[in-house]
Amino acid sequence: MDDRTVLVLNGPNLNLLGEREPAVYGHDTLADVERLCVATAARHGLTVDFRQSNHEGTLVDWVQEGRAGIAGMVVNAAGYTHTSVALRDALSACRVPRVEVHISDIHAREEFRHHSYLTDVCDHHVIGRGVAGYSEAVDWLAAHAAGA
Ligand code: CA2
Repeated sequence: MDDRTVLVLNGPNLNLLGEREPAVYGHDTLADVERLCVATAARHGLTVDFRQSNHEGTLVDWVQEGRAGIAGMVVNAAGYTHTSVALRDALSACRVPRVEVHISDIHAREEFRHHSYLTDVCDHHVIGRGVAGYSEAVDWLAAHAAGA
């Protein structure tokens, strides 16, 4: 990773995107989302490092890895959004711009999804815009890249 890299992190169960709940998450797979991010980043001369894990500690390690020296980070922490002080602490230690993304509108769903531990340690939020929200997040980072 270098200062032209956008690190895109995806949390638990997002590997199943496109398999279930199309009414909530649409029909695109996570591979489709990766292609979307790569194409969007390329238009800005950026590259994408796209990752998914079902494990909180792995996500914490990856946030730490990207905490400096990259263009920025896009984070859809999925279920950990609503539970993880550890991810929040890792994100708060970052010196690069961070965008929180959610495919669905978490504020229009069950009460337990309304609170995000990550919201106030991210610089921008794209919520409820479907998978196109990832593209919007990359566009925002291109305009606000670290050192830009
Ligand atoms: O809307 C989002 O992007 C979420 O971060 C998705 C999470 C959910 O826990 C958050 O509240 C909102 C769920 C990711 C799991 O996605 C699946 C998609 C299809 C089939 C199964 C799981």
